[in-house]
Amino acid sequence: MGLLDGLIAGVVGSVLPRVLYTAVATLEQSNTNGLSVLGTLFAPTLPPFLSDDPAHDPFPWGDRTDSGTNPYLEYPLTGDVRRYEFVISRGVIAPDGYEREVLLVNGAYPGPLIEANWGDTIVVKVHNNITGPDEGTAIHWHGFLQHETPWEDGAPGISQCPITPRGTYQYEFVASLYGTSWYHAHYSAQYTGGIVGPIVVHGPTHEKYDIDLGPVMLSDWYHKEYFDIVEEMLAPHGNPKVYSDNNLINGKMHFDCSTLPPNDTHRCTNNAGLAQFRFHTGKTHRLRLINSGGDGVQRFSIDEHTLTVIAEDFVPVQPYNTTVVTLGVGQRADVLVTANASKSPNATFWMRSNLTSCSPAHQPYAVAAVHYDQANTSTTPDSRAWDVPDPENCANDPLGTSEPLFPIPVPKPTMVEEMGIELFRNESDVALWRFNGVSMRTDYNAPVILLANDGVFRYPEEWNVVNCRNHTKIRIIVNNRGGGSHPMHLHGHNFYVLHEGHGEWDGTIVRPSNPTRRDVYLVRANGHLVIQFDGAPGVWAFHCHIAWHASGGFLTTLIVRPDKVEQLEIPRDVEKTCRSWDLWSKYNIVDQIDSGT
Ligand SMILES: *[C@@H]1O[C@H](CO)[C@@H](O)[C@H](O)[C@H]1NC(C)=O
Ligand SMILES: *[C@@H]1O[C@H](CO)[C@@H](O)[C@H](O)[C@H]1NC(C)=O
Ligand SMILES: *[C@@H]1O[C@H](CO)[C@@H](O)[C@H](O)[C@H]1NC(C)=O
Ligand SMILES: *[C@@H]1O[C@H](CO)[C@@H](O)[C@H](O)[C@H]1NC(C)=O
Ligand SMILES: *[C@@H]1O[C@H](CO)[C@@H](O)[C@H](O)[C@H]1NC(C)=O
Ligand SMILES: *[C@@H]1O[C@H](CO)[C@@H](O)[C@H](O)[C@H]1NC(C)=O
Ligand SMILES: *[C@@H]1O[C@H](CO)[C@@H](O)[C@H](O)[C@H]1NC(C)=O
Ligand SMILES: *[C@@H]1O[C@H](CO)[C@@H](O)[C@H](O)[C@H]1NC(C)=O
Ligand SMILES: *[C@@H]1O[C@H](CO)[C@@H](O)[C@H](O)[C@H]1NC(C)=O
Ligand SMILES: [Cu+2]
Repeated sequence: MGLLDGLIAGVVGSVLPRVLYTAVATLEQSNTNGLSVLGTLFAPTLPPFLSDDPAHDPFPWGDRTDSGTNPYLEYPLTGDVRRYEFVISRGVIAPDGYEREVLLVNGAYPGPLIEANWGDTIVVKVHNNITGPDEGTAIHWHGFLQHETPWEDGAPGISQCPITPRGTYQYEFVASLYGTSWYHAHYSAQYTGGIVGPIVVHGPTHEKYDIDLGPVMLSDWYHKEYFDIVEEMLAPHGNPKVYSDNNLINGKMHFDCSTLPPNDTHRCTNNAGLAQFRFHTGKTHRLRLINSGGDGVQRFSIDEHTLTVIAEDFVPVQPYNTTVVTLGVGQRADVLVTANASKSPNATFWMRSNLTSCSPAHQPYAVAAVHYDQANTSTTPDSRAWDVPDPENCANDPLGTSEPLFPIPVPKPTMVEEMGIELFRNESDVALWRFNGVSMRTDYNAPVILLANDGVFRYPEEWNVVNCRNHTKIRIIVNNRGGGSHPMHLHGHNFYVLHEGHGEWDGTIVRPSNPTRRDVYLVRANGHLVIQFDGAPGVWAFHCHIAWHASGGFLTTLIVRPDKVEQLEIPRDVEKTCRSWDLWSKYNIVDQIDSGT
């Protein structure tokens, strides 16, 4: 096939010229993704669980099953410790052929895979090597409950002080849920600069599959450094809408360098290289989809193949068939795909992820190549795309499409909060978000959890803390009168999604006997989202997962069971991190240009 054979039809309704897609990469993996092997045919497939002999060893989780065990009440404690060491540094890579300064975990984008069995303890020693200019950091383990360890949640100013440049903090927590997730920096909008990576916790699955192909990270991508984007966005007269430049699958995609101004083409290479996957003809593959982007809602599909969804976030669901899966930032879906669209072992297909029309994006269409057993990997696919319109108002796929495998009815709430979303301009004409009446700004030097642990429960208004007192059946109605959707993420919990829709909530609950449970859900444009959760003692961020919106103040912190938080035995290292940060910030300027989270 020639270089131009993979020409894709022009992007409908977009100002962008055509993008050329060829299967042959012009850049080495080290240039595009540093030390990551994700997105290459060398990426390892994953075992059903970690052991020396998974074919013969018993399940580490015993006879617990995905359909028969309530993981919030009963999870194994294997005693196995999975240790990782992360060095976070500045670097230069070109994921899509456009070279830029990034932040890397162990020199890789995406960062290394964290893998554990259900009930294992995960220990990650994080070294902050972000220097020149120096910057703090903190890493959040998305979707982990942290129920005995809320101080390991990684939200700066909420559950810890940032790790100082040249400093180290060791996180330690239990994998009490299983499935697919990710980690990312929670300091400013740092994670959009590259500090992200996948997490797989192996657990029971009653659905059969042959091959676990591992993480498939879907991410919008920006050609500017995160700091410059935030600075520009939060300048007087700034635009709160931030456009992404490209869309990546496992950190890879092409970019059409001819769309750049002439003075900016020198750092751009066409046909950088796409992510590739190997399918085995007739076999069933598990893909672990993760929207690890900064803003956009992804719609994932594989040409001519049906997807069977078996889990959403950390929640196994009754399997259902679909052609497209919609994922807001932070959401995950585990899907099974049988390689049965062609009988030829030489077949190749496009994998696609389209950002919805609501997502601000200059180039919303990501593709990767799926090769059957014997396909020549230089072949450019020539497959037929599914064509399924975006959900209306930038929402998730309809609530009710999926149903948790282990049913839990929603209890009666004892506390009901309504929280509104507002975009406004302050007196300096800076565009900011107000959530529950306040535009949040964190204090890196005074994490709420340490103050609460000391019995201090009065905070500056701009921290936007809500004390839920002794309530543990907490319902939150999020009202969105704006024209965009927001992926709402609650730390430390899977919440019940009671209702989501246009306008005001009418009081109805979708499937009260077993509502959808997730840790992120989209509130649509001009709509509402009603969630409820069984509150666990701790200090938990509840926020929009669009990095730019969180930077603009779209975050609240919930204190659950303050009496128990006072009794927490927080390790000395948490306080030590604060002492280091206090000292460091006394002699260095902390350029906190945003909410800080
Ligand atoms: C694969 O395709 C490329 C480009 O068409 C060609 O140069 C190469 O020889 C092919 N390899 C095999 C093993 O057929
Ligand atoms: C720390 O970061 C610098 C670049 O900023 C890099 O040269 C150095 O190798 C990094 N150190 C480690 C231990 O990764
Ligand atoms: C290219 O030129 C434009 C217009 O003069 C300028 O605004 C922009 O900053 C330049 N870009 C680079 C990368 O130098
Ligand atoms: C998905 O489709 C396959 C083939 O048509 C079918 O065997 C299977 O039962 C379907 N699964 C569900 C959950 O509907
Ligand atoms: C392939 O398998 C899927 C289930 O994974 C099923 O829905 C679909 O109908 C099958 N396609 C063909 C062509 O057999
Ligand atoms: C697959 O491609 C190889 C060459 O790469 C060729 O020898 C073989 O005949 C092809 N098989 C089919 C079924 O097309
Ligand atoms: C994704 O976008 C492409 C255009 O690049 C389009 O052909 C395809 O139908 C879209 N996918 C879905 C699922 O609508
Ligand atoms: C407006 O918000 C910006 C960003 O948080 C802040 O720096 C500035 O001081 C605010 N202006 C006023 C008048 O409060
Ligand atoms: C919470 O506190 C109130 C008043 O102090 C008390 O009446 C109520 O029983 C408590 N609820 C729980 C769940 O402890
Ligand atoms: Cu938002």
